[in-house]
Amino acid sequence: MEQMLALEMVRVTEAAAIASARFMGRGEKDGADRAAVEAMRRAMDEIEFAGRIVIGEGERDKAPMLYIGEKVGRREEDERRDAPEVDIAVDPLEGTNLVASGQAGAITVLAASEKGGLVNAPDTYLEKLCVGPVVAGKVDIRDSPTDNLRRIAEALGRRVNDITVVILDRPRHDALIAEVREAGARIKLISDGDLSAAISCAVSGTGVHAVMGIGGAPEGVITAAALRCLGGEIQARFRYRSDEERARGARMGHGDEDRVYSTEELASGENIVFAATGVTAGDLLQGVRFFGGGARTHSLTTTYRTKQVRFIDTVHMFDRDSPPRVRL
Ligand code: VTB
Repeated sequence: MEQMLALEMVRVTEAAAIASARFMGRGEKDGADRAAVEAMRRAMDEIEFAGRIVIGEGERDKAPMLYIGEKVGRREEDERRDAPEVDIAVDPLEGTNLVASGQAGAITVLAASEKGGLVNAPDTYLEKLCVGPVVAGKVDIRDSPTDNLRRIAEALGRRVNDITVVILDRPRHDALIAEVREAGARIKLISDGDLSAAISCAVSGTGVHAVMGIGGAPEGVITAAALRCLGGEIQARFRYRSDEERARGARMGHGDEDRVYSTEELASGENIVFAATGVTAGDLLQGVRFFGGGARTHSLTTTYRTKQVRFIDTVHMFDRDSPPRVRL
């Protein structure tokens, strides 16, 4: 089931990537996002499964599509066939600003699991520490960044100044950035996109060894799904900016800001499927390339149970009457 779903899910992230990549550099972040959402919704409805959005564009009254609780998939047929229920977490376009300004690192992302396998997270902040498989189990978010950097370096058989940490470029990270600099590690400050950076930690050759700092909680759950499949690790703590957020988090069972969530707690499913497609070129994935009559996309898909990671390079032909020449 997961293997089939993994390939179907790539078609969903590919469709969203092609649709949103048309918006590259146009300065319309909402348009880019809407294009990704609509393409994702359409592509999911072509798949025979009974999906339910658990992490999406927001609450029903705030998002016209891919809102939390929305059903996706070809349901009528599914009901007849008794198809398994699948929980879906989407980030239709991670890096709307990146696409709007034509910068690197935007991706379309989707994670799926059997019912209940992905934590319901409020749309608040999460403090994250993400590392790849070699370092998994050797860090602790409760310890200082300096200590963790030392352990990351040791696990990778390097010196701290050979480690690159990705941090979102935000004033809230001033102290973190200062400490990482003091410890001697290299930093890649990003304007957006800590999910893509976290996946990169688990893929050797991307030049990214850790992600530290505070970003979106829903994206943190999707990060956990990806890292669970790839053997990496995320440790996380909810971070609330107001009593309203804290109350909302508490209602979902996340009232304790000291609690450290593990990868397995955020994404506990046994049948996790993850897929991502590059929109603009980045460390992990190439962006969408358009040419006369078609486009080429670059994706990653992985499943927890089958222990497979596929990089998929797809040529999409838009018109069968005048198809592009497929190039190696
Ligand atoms: C964004 C985005 C990240 O967190 O920064 C967001 O770029 C929250 O941070 O990829 P701000 O409110 O400071 O923008 C992410 O969405 C994901 O964690």
